[in-house]
Amino acid sequence: MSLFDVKEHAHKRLNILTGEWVLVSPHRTKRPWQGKVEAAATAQRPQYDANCYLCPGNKRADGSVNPAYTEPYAFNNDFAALLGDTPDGEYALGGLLQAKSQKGICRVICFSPRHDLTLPQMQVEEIEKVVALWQKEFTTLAANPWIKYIQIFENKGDIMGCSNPHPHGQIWSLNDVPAELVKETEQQKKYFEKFGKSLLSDYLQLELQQQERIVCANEHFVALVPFWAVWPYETMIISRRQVRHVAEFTKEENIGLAQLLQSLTVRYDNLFSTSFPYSAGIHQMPVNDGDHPEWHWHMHFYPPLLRSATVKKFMVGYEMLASPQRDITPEAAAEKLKALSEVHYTK
Ligand code: H2U
Ligand code: ZN
Repeated sequence: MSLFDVKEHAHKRLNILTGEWVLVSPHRTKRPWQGKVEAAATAQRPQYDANCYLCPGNKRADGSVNPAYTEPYAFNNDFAALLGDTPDGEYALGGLLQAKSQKGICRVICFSPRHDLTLPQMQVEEIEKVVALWQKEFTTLAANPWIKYIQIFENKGDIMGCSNPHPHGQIWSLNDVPAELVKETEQQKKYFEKFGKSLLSDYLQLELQQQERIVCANEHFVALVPFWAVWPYETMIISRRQVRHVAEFTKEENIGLAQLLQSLTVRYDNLFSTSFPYSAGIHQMPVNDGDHPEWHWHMHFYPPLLRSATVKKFMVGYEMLASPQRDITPEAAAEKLKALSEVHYTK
């Protein structure tokens, strides 16, 4: 029997943000694949599409009309999953059937007036305006004392359930703290109470020392494949400074975040020469709920692609029923992403 080696032998890794584990099977990467291969969509989109609900000046599905916006633009989601006038209340039966009313405000954010662009194809100055709009939206939503959490996210690509190729994201804010954030708050709080420092400051320091999972970095932010990544090319952006929410960033940090968002998403597109699909979002402190000195802002990218523009990872079988699992190691994924060009493949 040889000595245990995380590069070779099956093992589980701890996600320090959630307290959950992921199974890693590095020896399995040579497994043959005879599953579904889809055709990659490569069609070039026009700068303006008269049929797009999100283009400037167009009519939306509910009949309202978008202004002729020239910068990132936000509006109330016409088909919001959470509504502001839902009555407060709870339902409980025998302690076994439990329900709690959820009310909220949902926003849609058009990243650009240009129908044909995506974040990796936008200029840093344009992405910076998206960051500034996230800040403005966060502050406005947090001014409602009943809002407890503000989830900023983007679904990119139709295989991620994105309904429209026009570059856009969403914000769902509500009177409750959702499950992922309850776990992350709990884990960060435990660490902060024990060590008086943020969990992610110490984690980031360790990653910068090791240099095994860093993808790209600048003065203010680092993008890395987390040690516990589940998706093949999952990454996280972590702020070097411990900031609790997006509105706490300085102007320089906004520029840094815009730069890093660009270099990370360009690498993603270059990986399989395709507009790389993902679900990405910001994790930050709950609002109207005390100081949360433990919270450290970060952003998760969960992309489904595994080995080409069309072959994706499926979270099925053992993963649905027992535990998430991955084959290629986070270190191998980081090495690949790190080696890619920062110039978009279409240029
Ligand atoms: P997704 O592509 O991630 O689904 O985001 C698009 C959102 O835009 C979706 O939540 C909303 C949908 O409800 N939407 C409007 O609010 N108005 C429209 O006219 C079309 C889509
Ligand atoms: Zn459009």
